[in-house]
Amino acid sequence: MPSPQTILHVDMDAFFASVEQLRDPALRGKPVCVGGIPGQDRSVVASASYEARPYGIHAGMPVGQAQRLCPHAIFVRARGGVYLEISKRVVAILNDISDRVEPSSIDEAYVDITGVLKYWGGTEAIGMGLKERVKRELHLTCSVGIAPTRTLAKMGSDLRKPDGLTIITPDDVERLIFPLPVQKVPGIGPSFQEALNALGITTIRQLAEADPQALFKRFGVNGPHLQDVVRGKLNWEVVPEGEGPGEKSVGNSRTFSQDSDDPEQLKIYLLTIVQMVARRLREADLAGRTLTLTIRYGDFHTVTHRKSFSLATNDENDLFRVAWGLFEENYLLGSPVRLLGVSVSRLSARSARQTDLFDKESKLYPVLDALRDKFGEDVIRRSSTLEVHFRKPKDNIHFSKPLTNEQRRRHD
Ligand code: DCP
Ligand code: CA
Repeated sequence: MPSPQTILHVDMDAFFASVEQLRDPALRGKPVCVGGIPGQDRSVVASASYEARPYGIHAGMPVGQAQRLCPHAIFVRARGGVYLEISKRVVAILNDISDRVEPSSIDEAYVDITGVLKYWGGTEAIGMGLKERVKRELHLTCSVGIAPTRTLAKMGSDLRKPDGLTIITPDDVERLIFPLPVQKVPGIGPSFQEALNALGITTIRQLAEADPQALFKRFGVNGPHLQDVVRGKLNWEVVPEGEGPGEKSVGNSRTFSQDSDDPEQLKIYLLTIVQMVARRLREADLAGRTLTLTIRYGDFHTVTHRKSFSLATNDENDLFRVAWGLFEENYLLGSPVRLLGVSVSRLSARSARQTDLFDKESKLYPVLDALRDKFGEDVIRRSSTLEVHFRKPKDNIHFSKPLTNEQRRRHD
């Protein structure tokens, strides 16, 4: 039984819109949409002020629709550099509270406060203290959730937005979390929700109390796994960015020539990126314990998600399983993706998966590396990987760098 943890999740309220209202008093108290300039390149709203929300406007909505819903809304251009600076200041405040801080997007972060609870006088003091500092120093509000797991903390921060603080103890889970609809669980997107609804599961209580066998039958291990998540029985580590000074990581990313919202195609992209990273790890004789996935959407909204391995690995199947798992949990279905990136950190000198005579996979890698050298990363893929990971392999793979004729010929 792992020892109990206390995780804090912080999410800035209407982040870009609040920053703009702060900078320009004329915008205060008004419906403001950031990022979507009508008639300009960005076609969706990145952030809507709370005054715009009663009209039904929200982040990700096409600008035209937002204009129709609220004709007097004010549209302002996004200023990424300004938000990034403020984001760094929020992270600096969090680092004062605990050294276990993991930013997960420009305006969200997880903080493991297990070890500093006593020092700061408990959950409420930490939550209130954080909100006060953000208000005093940055003149912005945020919403905070504190709970035994990351998922519950994130759900907590969403419960009383804006300017909320929600503390969820194990005893509160049934009262606060169970009545919510399943789509409130981070990672349950529209298609997963639909599949759960088809089984008659619409609330988190129904999910938590469903027959694990039935869930297993429909979703494999992810079914019972999800039950543990919503019950607060399953957590994963908060992984601080960089894990201390001087940390190195090995990573790769790809910007696609055309944004894609096709999960099967994105899967192929992701596999190729993982293969490149695994290969670089092998070449440097390194293995890593943490994988970070970056998803940049077509509107430049960028999120990162991390997961740790119990043992360091450079095995591309291990890495891909985790990378794809993170993608599936977090991808906003239907949103065009512009870039995918994978990096592996907390590096050590050798793989924990020892190479031995019986490990035929590890013997295969040098062979594959040589083939990829010759024919390019995009074309060589083990058939076993394809069988395992792709039900319908696509044969039209496009990257920003076009395939050479030689590659195309071999690919056909
Ligand atoms: N963002 C973006 N494009 C999107 C969604 C978000 O550029 N499609 C940016 C702008 C947001 C910031 O990321 O301000 C944070 O996203 P949130 O979903 O947390 O939205 P807000 O902070 O604006 O609102 P909330 O108060 O609901 O958290
Ligand atoms: Ca936010």
